[in-house]
Formats: sequence, C-alpha cells, structure tokens
Amino acid sequence: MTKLKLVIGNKNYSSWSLRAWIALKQAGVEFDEIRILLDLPTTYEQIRHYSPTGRVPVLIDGDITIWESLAICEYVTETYAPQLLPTARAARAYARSITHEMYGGFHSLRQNMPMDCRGRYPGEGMTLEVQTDINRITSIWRNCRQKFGQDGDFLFGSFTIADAMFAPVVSRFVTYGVKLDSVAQAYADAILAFPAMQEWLTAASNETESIEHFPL
Ligand SMILES: N[C@@H](CCC(=O)N[C@@H](CS)C(=O)NCC(=O)O)C(=O)O
Repeated sequence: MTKLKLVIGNKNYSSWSLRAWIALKQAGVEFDEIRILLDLPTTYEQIRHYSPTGRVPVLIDGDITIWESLAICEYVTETYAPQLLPTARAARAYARSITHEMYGGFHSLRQNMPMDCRGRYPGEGMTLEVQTDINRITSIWRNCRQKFGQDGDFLFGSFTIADAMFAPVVSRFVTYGVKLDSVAQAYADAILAFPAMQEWLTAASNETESIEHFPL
C-alpha cells in the first residue's frame, strides 16, 4: 500500500485543511503532508496539480483522489477508522447533521473571524450575525455534551469527525477572545489540549508567512 498524501495550506490559516488533517491523525493512518502556501500567484496551479478544484485539502490514497474536507473525513472514517463516527443510530445521525451544518453554514463567523491560529484580536469581528452563529454553535456543543458526551471530553465522548469539523472554530474563539459558557469552554479546552491540535497549533506558530486578508 502506498503511503497516503494530504495536501494542505498554511497551518496558521487553512481551517479546511485542519479538519481533514486532524481526522487523519486521529485515525492513526500514516500520511505525508504536502503544504502549499496560499495566497500566492502560484497557489492555484500548484493545488491544481493534485485537485480539479484548486483548493485544499486534498487526500491522495494510491490512485484515489478525494477533495472537500468533509468528503475526506467521511472517506477516512469509512476506509480506516469507523470509530470516527458514533455507532449508536441516534448519535450517528446527530453527528452527521452537525458535521454538515458546520460544513455548509456559519458564514458570518467564517467571514468575520477567519482562522489565524497565532493571531490574537480580542473583540474584533463581532457582529449580531456572528453572535447568532456563536449561539447556535455553543448550543450544539451543549446538546451533544449533555446527550452523547458521557464517555469522554468530546461531542460524542471520544473524538469523531464532528470534533474535527469544529476544531477550527475553537481556534477562532481563542484568537478573537470569544467568551463562552462553562460547558462550551470545557469542550473548547478539550479540543485545545488534544495532542494533534497542539501539534497543529505549534506548527502554525512556527510558520513565517503571513496573509493579510485571508478570506475564509
Ligand atoms: N469546501 C472546501 C473549501 C476548501 C477551501 O476553501 N480551501 C481554501 C483554504 S482553507 C483554499 O484552498 N483556498 C485556495 C486559495 O486561497 O487560493 C473544503 O471543505 O475542502
């Protein structure tokens, strides 16, 4: 079997890359990382070498190429790590629902508080719409922790692709100094303490490139 390759962007900025990367790490699959610097004149063509979309992340597994972060998380779950989704039907359905909700939504938060792992801008980016997104996200976290989280610190107890999808949100909350209720804060702390998240954040803070207006 050839070693998997994951094409990602700058760790400091690429929230979609983090989602796929952390899911692969948790799956325990060995993979090589190909990091392509975003926001350069050469970025699009470099990514196009691996993916038709010109966007990262992209996973290459032998002769199979998977793009779109959620498709990668699903593929990794299906192929290598079924534990990345809960097994009980109700929890699994809930996990899929919130995973897709994150993937397709929360545009105000994403637009106004772009991921910048090493940046600290407390109070910046807050609008009524952003607060509405934050309220919905923290209510998802509280519901999950209460209904499904008994066996661990994550949304469904152990780490799943739902946690992978929300990991960049936790980083944004740190960057923009978003105040959280105690349950949401405890969940955010668990994500921040997760070894793979620590590894990503350390790598992000060691990167030297900076992008002034990273869109999403
Ligand atoms: N829906 C895509 C979004 C991917 C995306 O927008 N990736 C950004 C980086 S986080 C990108 O590749 N941007 C290309 C560029 O800035 O040139 C996914 O989930 O993978």
